[in-house]
Amino acid sequence: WLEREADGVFVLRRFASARAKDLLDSIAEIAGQASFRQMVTPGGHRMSAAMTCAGPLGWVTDRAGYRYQRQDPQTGRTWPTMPDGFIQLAENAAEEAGFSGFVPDACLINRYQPGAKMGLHQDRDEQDFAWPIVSVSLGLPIVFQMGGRRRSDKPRRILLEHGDVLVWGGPARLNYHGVLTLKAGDHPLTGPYRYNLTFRRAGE
Ligand code: MD3
Ligand code: FE
Repeated sequence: WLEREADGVFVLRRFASARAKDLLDSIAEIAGQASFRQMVTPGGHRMSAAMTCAGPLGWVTDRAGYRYQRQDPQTGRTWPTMPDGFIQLAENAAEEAGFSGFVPDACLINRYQPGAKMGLHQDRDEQDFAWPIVSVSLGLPIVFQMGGRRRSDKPRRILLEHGDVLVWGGPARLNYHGVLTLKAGDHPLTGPYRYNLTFRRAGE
């Protein structure tokens, strides 16, 4: 299932399929402790995807900026524990793509409803860009945009489906990327939603 899309970019199609139900049960449990919310960007725009986090560090945005922090700003409590199954999946996928020893300390969970999208951006809030990022798609399909090092590089489109896993590292780690608008649908396991789990090593 390993396909090399570009330097440092790997797609593991359906790699997470067999574990999807467990992953979705874990997402529901996490959301019970730290609910999905649409955060505000520093520019004052509400993001269209709803998010929550698990693990020691969580990614947040508000008028003050983008950052990782140990507390959920909505409750003041630490984020829910990252389930063992999440850590194992991320580690296994990274290993398949040639990045051994990847232990995530942050899992951002994005939930897209019809109409939600994520514009082209770079992930650069982490301390050490030597670690890869592992992303897992669940539920409805979406068109992913894989750009280059500069915002002006024309992105390639890749359809991401239920169970697909992407691993980004090395020369691709700071590449621009995003997803197009989610189209309405009804998935047997997630109904109207697409979930994306993004595993990162964000701290030291
Ligand atoms: C390429 N999420 O949370 S996942 C994000 O589908 C994010 O929810 C999208 O971009 C989503 O930041 C895309 C694939 C992905 C994740 C991280 C990357 C691609 C990446 C980091 C660097 C380059
Ligand atoms: Fe991103």
